[in-house]
Amino acid sequence: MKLTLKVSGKFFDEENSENLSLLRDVIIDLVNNGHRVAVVTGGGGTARRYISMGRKLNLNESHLDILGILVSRLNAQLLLFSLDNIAYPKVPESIEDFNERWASGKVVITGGFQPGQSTAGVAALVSEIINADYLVLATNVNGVYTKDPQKFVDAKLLPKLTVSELKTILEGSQSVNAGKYELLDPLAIKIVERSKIKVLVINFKDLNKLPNILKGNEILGSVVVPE
Ligand code: U5P
Repeated sequence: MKLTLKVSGKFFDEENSENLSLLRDVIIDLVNNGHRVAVVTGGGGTARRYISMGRKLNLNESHLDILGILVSRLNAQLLLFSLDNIAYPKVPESIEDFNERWASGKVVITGGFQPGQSTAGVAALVSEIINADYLVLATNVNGVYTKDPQKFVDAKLLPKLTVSELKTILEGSQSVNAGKYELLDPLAIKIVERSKIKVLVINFKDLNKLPNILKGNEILGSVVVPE
């Protein structure tokens, strides 16, 4: 299978960074199982810290986004170094760059591309260009809930939902300001819709179960299906 693995930047924050060896092992495991893998890393707390410092200096949204992009690329670089020659040795800076590097047959690890979107947008663009079987969003919750599980105790996990259902859930919480994009930003939703990309949302802690989930041996997280 062809997979895009979008890893929340939170896992590059110091308090979570022990998870990075799990991420490296999962990528190696997926490659050994014959899958082709593209990885997109978010900016996490470090990106938000820089964006917040920039805001205090009255930088515009574009400049703030560029700060976020640079941090997401730094995270990509860290993961890339940990994968030795399994990964293409340079982080792409655009979808064209990505496409060229994908042709090498290696795992390609990327951060952000351009202002106005989040790395979820990048992950959707990458999934579209490689004709991914799945876009896997590894995050800090167990899947898509009816409402924010960190704020509401009665939030329910949805094992399967459509893109329109996801849109309804995300409505109202969508922001297009630097550092504040939600699970999928508006660009990501548009791309997922137009190319009917299947999205799997799982907890980062369950990433080691991904090979089993893909084989259909285990059901975890939420699958967002095209309509
Ligand atoms: N960002 C962009 N364009 C991209 C990727 C990321 O502008 O292609 C910026 C956004 O400000 C985003 C931040 O909030 O970098 C960190 O990425 P993320 O962790 O929110 O995905």
